[in-house]
Amino acid sequence: MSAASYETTIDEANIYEAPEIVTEVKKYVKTNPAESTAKAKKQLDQMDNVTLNIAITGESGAGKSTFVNALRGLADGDEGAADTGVTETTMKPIRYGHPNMPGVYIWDLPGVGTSNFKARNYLKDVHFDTFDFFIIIGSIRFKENDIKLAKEIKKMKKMFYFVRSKIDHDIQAEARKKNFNEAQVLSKIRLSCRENLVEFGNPKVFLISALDMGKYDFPRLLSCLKENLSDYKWSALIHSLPVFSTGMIEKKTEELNKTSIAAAAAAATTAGLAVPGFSVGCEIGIMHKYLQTAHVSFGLDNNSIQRLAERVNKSEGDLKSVMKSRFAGGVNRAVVANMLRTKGMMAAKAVEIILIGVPAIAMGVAFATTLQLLRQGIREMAEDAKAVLAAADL
Ligand SMILES: Nc1nc2c(ncn2[C@@H]2O[C@H](COP(=O)(O)OP(=O)(O)O)[C@@H](O)[C@H]2O)c(=O)[nH]1
Ligand SMILES: [Mg+2]
Repeated sequence: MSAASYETTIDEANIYEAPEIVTEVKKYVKTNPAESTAKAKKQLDQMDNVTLNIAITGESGAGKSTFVNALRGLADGDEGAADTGVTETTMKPIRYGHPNMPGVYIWDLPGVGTSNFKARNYLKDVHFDTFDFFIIIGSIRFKENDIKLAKEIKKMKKMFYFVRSKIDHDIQAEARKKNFNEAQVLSKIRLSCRENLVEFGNPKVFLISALDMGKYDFPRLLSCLKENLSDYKWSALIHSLPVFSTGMIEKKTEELNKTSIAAAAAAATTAGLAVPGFSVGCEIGIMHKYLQTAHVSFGLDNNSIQRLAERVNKSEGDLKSVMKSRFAGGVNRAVVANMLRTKGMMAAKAVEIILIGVPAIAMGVAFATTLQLLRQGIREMAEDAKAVLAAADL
């Protein structure tokens, strides 16, 4: 049987509910499975080893440290959080590791000085080459030094983004006035930033509140970063960020669905039979690791729940009690092995019977099954993440 007739069979069998899975299986069976597995394993390896260094800079008091903490899902005063509201005494950048992603670092750079500021020296002192991109934070308005700095970063051919901070503050102040209109306030601030940065033409400025990252322009900033970062770096960034909003859950889901294709290809094997009665196999270890990454990305692991509970002033138990999926108690081998005994596997069995005796097809079945199960896992976790978000009143 050729690959072409296999495709027809899959269509006729109509076994997988998601058309994307059929599309991916069709693509997969056209490849050399052994090569695909090797390539996918290498890809997962590269994802594990990616590094991303984000520099946060701007005037003292602009909100750098608060923003660093927000990116790490920490509140003021949490253990390991950057000190906020303090005058900087050191000229050294401080590197903060990310609790969820070992390769992601956020750097709280010293405030750009007030007098006689030399942007080039500043960048040299902070080892600008380390950074993938800069975020220049300004509150009220961007100062002359912010602009000098941006120009110098541009010369060095690095990316930078202007962030106007403390938007919640502006909104709150304006909300007391008659005829308050939030959209109008935001567009007024946007206009004023644009005038402030007229030397850059029409730069993108993102209006942000570090106290409410699900709101205002943070989602737009993420979309912009997605365009500008490599796939691996983007993946590391999106998984590192806390779940601020349902939009964030969607972005994480999208990314996980994408990488599940590599994980399924890496896990597909004809050896190491996982389940009695099947000639397909999946490397449970790879599925396990993948689902664990997803679990942490969705903020459902114990550490993330603990941080969230502290941040929103709720009990860990209250946040955990709304998780209803099979992963509510954590992702362990037993839970993953159990997935292989469920409905998804019945579908695999049916495909396998249809395709019996076709060389290389066993790998196709293993791939299809694994992909289906990983996506199922992601769907279930996304539901839990939404429930937790609601329980946290975010
Ligand atoms: N309302 C509000 N206050 C903020 C925000 N970001 C920072 N702040 C406050 O602004 C002050 C200075 O912030 P900090 O992060 O220490 O600034 P840094 O000197 O640039 O690191 C602190 O009192 C923060 O609590 C924000 O988004 N909204
Ligand atoms: Mg600071």
